[in-house]
Amino acid sequence: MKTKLFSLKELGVVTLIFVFAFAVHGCKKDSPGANQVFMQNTAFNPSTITVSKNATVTWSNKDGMAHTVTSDAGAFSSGNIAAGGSFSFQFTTTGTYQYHCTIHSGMTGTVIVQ
Ligand SMILES: [Cu+2]
Repeated sequence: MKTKLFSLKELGVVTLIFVFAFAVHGCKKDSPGANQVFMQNTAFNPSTITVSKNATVTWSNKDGMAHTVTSDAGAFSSGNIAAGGSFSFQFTTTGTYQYHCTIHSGMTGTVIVQ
């Protein structure tokens, strides 16, 4: 009797399962929670966040490179946040806070505190 490890049909089914599992995994992307901003693909996500007075906002670096969270007006400055690192700041005064990454000129964001 000739034995094969997999029939062509079985191999096809196994391949389909792998392709499906990979597709599902790809769709299950990590997304920022409340009062959280991701640094992802050299951008702040979301680029504008609205929070309540006294809220603490946490920026999480999801990229493989360092970023900074630097207030345009000097209200806060994270310094370099390494890949996988994070920075938190509590906003005790209402207002609109523009910020940027000092390393990547195109990276800008806004925190609205109300
Ligand atoms: Cu950056």
